[in-house]
Amino acid sequence: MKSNSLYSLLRLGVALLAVSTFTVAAQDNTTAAAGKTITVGLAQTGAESAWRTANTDSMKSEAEKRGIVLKFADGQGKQENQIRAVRAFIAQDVDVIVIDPIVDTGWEPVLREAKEAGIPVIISDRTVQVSDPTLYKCFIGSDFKKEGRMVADWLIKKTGGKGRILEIQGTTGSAPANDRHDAFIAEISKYPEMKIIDSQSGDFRREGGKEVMEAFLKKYGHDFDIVYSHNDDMALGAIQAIQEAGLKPGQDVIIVSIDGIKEALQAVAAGQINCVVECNPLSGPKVYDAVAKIVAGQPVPRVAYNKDELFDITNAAAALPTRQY
Ligand code: GYE
Repeated sequence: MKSNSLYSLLRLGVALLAVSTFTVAAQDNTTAAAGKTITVGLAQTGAESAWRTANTDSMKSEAEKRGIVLKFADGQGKQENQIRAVRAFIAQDVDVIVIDPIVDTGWEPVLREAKEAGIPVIISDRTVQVSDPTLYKCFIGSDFKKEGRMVADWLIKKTGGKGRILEIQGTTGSAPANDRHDAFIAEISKYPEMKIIDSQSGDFRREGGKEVMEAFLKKYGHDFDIVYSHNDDMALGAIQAIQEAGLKPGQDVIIVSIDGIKEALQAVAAGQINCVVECNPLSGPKVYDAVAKIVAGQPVPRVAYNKDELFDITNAAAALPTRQY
């Protein structure tokens, strides 16, 4: 009898504990909705480029400005680290999780865990492929296909649709590498005298771009006309390799790139890069606007793209004084 009543008491205790945990969680959400402290977990890819540094800075400084608690996890270039970070954010019961996914596949299980825990997810910067669209709330970033098309169209205009192209790709399996490649190819394939003769990944890193370019120069000498780099850091690395090989970047070789970091616009103004299509990394304000809406139970657009510009010798110098990244 005695042990039976002890058992019931224990059961009651467990039940009470469960209820109070639930109440705390519910209160947390109401507090956030009432405009008090919101906690966001950000699973960042890493720190591979100047673009990424600007993106991280924007997310951190804007959180501070708005009084949002930001839990920041640097994935150090590995999806498994990002997945681990998302699981930690779920365990900490943050209000919203933001993921900048390094690659675009392999996210379904952890997104499902977040959904089951009732924590909304914003996909930021790079897109993901999922079979169930309810696994995340919205995507905020740039249209990488459009960027690839803009670069191709500029090149077609400049060359009349001719040229042997060496492509330096971003991180293998990432949405920007896939989309910037596919859309570019689709555009230039309308011109039979314009071809990608080789394509290698430089992992969006400056040293990666330099190494790939050195290998290209060894293999092709100067038997190519154009370098298409998926980001500015790799283009800047490639420029170094081209100069070391005794060629003049921007003159002997046409160089086109994507991102629009200040250093690249300086290179455009100096005639070393011929065209840069912008990819805006300053996503803090847009992402936290969406966070506030989601927490308040308001709808958000499923996809929100940045407006990205194109820079060449005609407008790069004028853009420099106000360039923020
Ligand atoms: O172009 C590159 C960065 O995902 C759009 O990642 C981003 C890309 C950007 O490392 O510089």
